[in-house]
Amino acid sequence: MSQTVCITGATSGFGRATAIKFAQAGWQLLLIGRRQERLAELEQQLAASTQVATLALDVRDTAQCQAQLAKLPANLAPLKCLINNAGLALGTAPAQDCDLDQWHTMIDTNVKGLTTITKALLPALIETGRGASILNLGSVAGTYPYPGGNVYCGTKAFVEQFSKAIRCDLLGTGVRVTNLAPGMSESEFTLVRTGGNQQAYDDLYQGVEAIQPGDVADTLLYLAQLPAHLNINQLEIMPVQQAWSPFAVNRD
Ligand code: NDP
Ligand code: 8X3
Repeated sequence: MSQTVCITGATSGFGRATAIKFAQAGWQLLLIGRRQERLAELEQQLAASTQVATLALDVRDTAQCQAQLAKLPANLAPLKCLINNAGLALGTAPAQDCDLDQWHTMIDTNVKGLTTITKALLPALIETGRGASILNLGSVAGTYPYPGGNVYCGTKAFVEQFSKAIRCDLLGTGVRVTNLAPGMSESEFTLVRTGGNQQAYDDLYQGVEAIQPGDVADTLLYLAQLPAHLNINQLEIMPVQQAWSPFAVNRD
């Protein structure tokens, strides 16, 4: 199969599992993340089974992303799928107590970085046309607000609406766009969010069979390999053990 998937945030969690899953399904890989040593280790692991190229890039660095993605690595097949997965949450404090730098980092990564990568790779996806896909990692946080979610929720709401809006623009090109919105999932995400607090991580997942990175990878492969005439606009997944709560009410 001569087709390439570009996965941002391939050094951990969903992105790493997705790289392995797509390689097993015969896709060629363009893997992006900041941690060079993890990219090299993954490339070494997968290179025996498929063509792999890696780019150690910070998606917040617009100039670097544009320069590195202006021309795709010559050893790779045409780009058929972009998975905009790189992202993070920082902090769980109420808005009034939050660190503004952390807010800006989330916006620069989850919003600005995602749009930079999308814009850089759109020409290649449009050239592939029918059957190509952009799969964006939104979140249930983009639809359902929660205390301490503030800017993270806002960035994922952006991802949802951006996904739908660019579908309008891409009508007629054959390029599909999906917002994939997982709920509680087990990955380094929670360690990043809490500044490496292992106790917070253990407490969050205690007694819950959370979504695993492999579950998200399976879903992304399904989306990427849908018949070319179908577009799943929005797909929300939760663990069976997660659901909604009633509205909070402050009483006098
Ligand atoms: P992880 O923390 O395990 O992985 C995040 C990935 O994003 C890493 O590979 C990291 O790589 C990359 N990344 C972060 N910042 C940058 C940056 N500036 N430039 C390039 N790469 C970056 O988290 P998950 O796998 O769980 O999360 C993946 C996506 O899924 C995120 O967008 C997250 O918001 C979303 N999501 C997660 C859920 C969860 O509960 N885990 C649920 C719903 C959505 P590196 O540090 O090497 O750059
Ligand atoms: C991650 C899921 O509920 O922690 O996007 O925000 S949640």
